[in-house]
Amino acid sequence: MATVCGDGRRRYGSLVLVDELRATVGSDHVFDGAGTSHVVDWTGRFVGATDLVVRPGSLDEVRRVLAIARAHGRAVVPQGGNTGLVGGSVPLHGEIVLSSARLNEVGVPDVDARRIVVEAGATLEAVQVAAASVGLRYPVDFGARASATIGGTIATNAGGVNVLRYGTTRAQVLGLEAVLADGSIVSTMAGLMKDNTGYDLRGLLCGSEGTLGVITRAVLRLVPAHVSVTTVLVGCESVSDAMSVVGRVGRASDTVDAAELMSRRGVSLTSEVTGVGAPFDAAWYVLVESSVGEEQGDTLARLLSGRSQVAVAESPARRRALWRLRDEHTPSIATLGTPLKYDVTLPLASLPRFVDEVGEAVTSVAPTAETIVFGHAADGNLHVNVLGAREERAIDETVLTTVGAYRGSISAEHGVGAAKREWLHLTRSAEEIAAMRAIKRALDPEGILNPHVLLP
Ligand code: FAD
Ligand code: 2HG
Ligand code: ZN
Repeated sequence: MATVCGDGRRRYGSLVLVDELRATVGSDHVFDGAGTSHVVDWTGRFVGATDLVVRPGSLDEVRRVLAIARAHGRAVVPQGGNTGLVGGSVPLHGEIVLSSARLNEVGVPDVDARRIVVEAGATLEAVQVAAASVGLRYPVDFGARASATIGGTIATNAGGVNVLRYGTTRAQVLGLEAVLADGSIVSTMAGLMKDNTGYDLRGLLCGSEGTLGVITRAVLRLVPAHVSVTTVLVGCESVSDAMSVVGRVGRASDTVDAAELMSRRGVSLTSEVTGVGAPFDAAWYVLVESSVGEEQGDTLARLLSGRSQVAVAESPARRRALWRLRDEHTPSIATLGTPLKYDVTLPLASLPRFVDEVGEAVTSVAPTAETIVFGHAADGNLHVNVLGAREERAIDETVLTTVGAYRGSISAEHGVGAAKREWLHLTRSAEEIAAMRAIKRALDPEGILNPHVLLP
């Protein structure tokens, strides 16, 4: 089910273009994308082609690469870890890939100010490790942490499992530096906590999916490391029951980091693929984690007492095992084939009804398809994965219009990319799309930055 779009592969640049790029970043860092991982997305669903992958090593090199691309009329796709799930990071129309792989410096955390300066190509995990080394924590976290980059997480405003307590990536970015299409630099690297001097360019670049600027550095907020963590897996008879667990712990405690929903099918598949046993069988599961800065006992266990299926992780190893059952849903599903992925938000109260309806809606247009639903329950964010279906467009339409009917969002955290841009109108009004287009035109009038994503 590979989607191969666009002009396909060009001849290996024009010689002048290649020479200019090589003179700018060094010969080793300009190469043909054919046969490399730079042209295929993580799922294998989006397969592009390019004659040019370029790896600049500094802010100035990023500026010069963009100037050269512009002069030659070539569009550019910024690429970080290429773990994006909406086809936004690969050259589907023969664009030059600008990889952040060499911009991967991680600064020394500032313990008193609780922040860290990092380059865009540093991985999420590298930042987490740096923060942990000084007793702090970078609260954005999800399964692709070892490859996803800070630039990519900012460009997609990534969510993950701790949004409930700490917010999305946008809430962690105190400052950033980016190169706009015309080579000008936008920088809020002073990282001021308060700064009301006009439009929030930092906020605008978060979630801009490589369409407004190439992010080169950021100042990230760090939070205290959790000293005492309680991780509990709860068995539930229905999505409604699961949401009552989520509501209960959320109402009673402001120390809940995560509340993740999984189905019997998702857990049994992940268990089979990873070899991690589930403590019990249930129709639905909620994985809840709460943490405090100092020893504070078993608030969660107390809140959940009276339920018949509750497994409290008694050791760090058991905690890691429970999290593998959640984190490894995506790779486990990938063992069954290339799924259609929908990453949607619903009003919390509609979640149970939506789960029933979406399964039925998919079956009505693709009777043999299998639908696996999981996600960040407390955020109302469900990941609907549809396997074994050929009716791609009909499924897109039925799933996304169902989301639209609930006034939900067709993209909760992965972005719009190439996969969802045609459906943007289900969540955004015509006036809003026009305003976004006006911003894109103003900042990138020639349309050289990731021109085939986000806007329909
Ligand atoms: P890429 O995939 O390389 O790029 C993504 C987008 O950002 C593209 O549009 C690209 O052009 C743009 N971009 C990348 N770098 C830059 C830059 N320096 N400047 C400007 N634009 C740039 N996402 C979540 O939100 N929550 C999750 O829980 C989650 N879990 C995942 C689990 C797995 C197993 C996988 C494979 C993916 C998951 N994702 C999740 C999706 C993905 O990891 C995120 O979207 C991540 O933020 C992408 O980072 P990246 O560096 O791989 O970016
Ligand atoms: C997650 O929450 C990711 O694990 C990936 O956002 C979701 O694979 C998916 O659909
Ligand atoms: Zn997710």
